[in-house]
Amino acid sequence: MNAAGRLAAFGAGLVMAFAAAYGVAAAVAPGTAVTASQNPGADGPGGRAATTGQASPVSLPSAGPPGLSLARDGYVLSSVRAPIAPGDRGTLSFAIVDPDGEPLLDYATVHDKQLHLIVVRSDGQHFAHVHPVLDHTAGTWSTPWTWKAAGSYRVFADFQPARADSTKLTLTRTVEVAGDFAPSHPAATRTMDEIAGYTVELDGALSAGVSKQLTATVTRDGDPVTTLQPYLGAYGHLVALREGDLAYLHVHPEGVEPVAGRTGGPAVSFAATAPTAGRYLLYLDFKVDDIVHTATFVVDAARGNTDQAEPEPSRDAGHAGGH
Ligand SMILES: [Cu+2]
Repeated sequence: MNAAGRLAAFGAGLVMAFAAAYGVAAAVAPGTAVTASQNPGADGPGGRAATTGQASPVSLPSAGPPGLSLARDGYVLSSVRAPIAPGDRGTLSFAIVDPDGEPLLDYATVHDKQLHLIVVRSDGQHFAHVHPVLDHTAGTWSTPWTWKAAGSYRVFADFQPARADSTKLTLTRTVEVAGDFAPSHPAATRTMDEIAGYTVELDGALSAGVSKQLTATVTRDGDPVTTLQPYLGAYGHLVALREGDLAYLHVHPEGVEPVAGRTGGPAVSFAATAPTAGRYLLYLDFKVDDIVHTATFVVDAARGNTDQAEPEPSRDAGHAGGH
């Protein structure tokens, strides 16, 4: 396949991968920025690809993975109001501004909610996933808020306008929180986490441009936990962010949507497609006894689009006592 064909094929793969959030923009401008940065010379002769790479890498603001811009498809995430310093109790609020410049008031319900708000510090720490309330008069979303630590945070608003031609959008802003900032060390891969007495183990892999299944298994004192409660239309909710720029992956739960009141577990599966090779920060929310816990993982995505080999699962998470 020649370089142009390969680019087109890769673009098509991305459209598949990001159909929900990326479909319309990619169909209009097939993968402009992503294909340029995604086609390093190692992939083959680089004549046309190199020319593409010299062009302005981002010709449209709507190109690229979700979660990297405060605007897309004409929708804008307004500035975010929040407490200034850690420990200050207050409110976090913002608006989604529609293409006409008015606050967006009509949303589709996705994963049980009209808007999902993800907040995480730039080093991947202090993840929060909350559901603000929309004030239909003021047009603002708000939620009670207290920062736990200083630093530079990314706020992601994940929503879908109710208009029939709209797709899912993930808009993002940076919010600085005053005070001494002690960044964590760069994340090392890990596929096991312990939270509130629960052990959560992640199996599976991530691969660039290829949908992969990830399965989280929850145990307590070595026993499988089968009392997971439905949370956001599944027995768990997974957010994945690319280390380095915190690009946002839409991860879809697999399996039948749980019936309210029924419990599940110990395994919860998801299908995820990484936009590129590299390291990803994963946050799994699961609910037991009416409390939502968050397990965190760090996974490296392989170059799946050119190399179909299955990546080795990470081994440095200390599985000495594994099953
Ligand atoms: Cu949510």
